[in-house]
Amino acid sequence: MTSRLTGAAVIAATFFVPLTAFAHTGNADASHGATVTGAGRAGQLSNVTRTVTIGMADTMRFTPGDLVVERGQTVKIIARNDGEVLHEIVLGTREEIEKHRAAMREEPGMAHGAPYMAHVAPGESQQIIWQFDRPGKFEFACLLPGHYESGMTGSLTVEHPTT
Ligand SMILES: [Cu+2]
Repeated sequence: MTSRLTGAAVIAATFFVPLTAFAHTGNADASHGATVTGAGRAGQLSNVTRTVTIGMADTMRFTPGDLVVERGQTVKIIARNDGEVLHEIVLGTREEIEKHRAAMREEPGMAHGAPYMAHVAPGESQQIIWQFDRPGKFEFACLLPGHYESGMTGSLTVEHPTT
């Protein structure tokens, strides 16, 4: 199976199963709409001190593939889809990413309105405004079926401020 075919299947699943999102009442739901996660919290536009653009490609790679930020920093992440299939970006701890991945497998059409994630159509950009309020190693990932498995993941390091 080529990645392109996988992408087409993903688009079909996403566009033709949207009603299931409204019937989504599992445990995963509580964390799914959260504005606070293990990787920080939803940020305010007025607090943004840094803007980073992350490209998303059909080669199943993010560019850059790693991001280092300072603790306390509010970052505007512009996720730009340079490909021809849908991609998403989800921020979280390793464990949160795994959980989300399992949920996506069960329900590819699940809602994606939480502030730590964005679905990005081909040729478009979406932004995430996030405050990294705890140090550690986190991830960003595209959890559309087959994408993460093909390497569509990046590392996110939150460091203590150097000053
Ligand atoms: Cu993707």
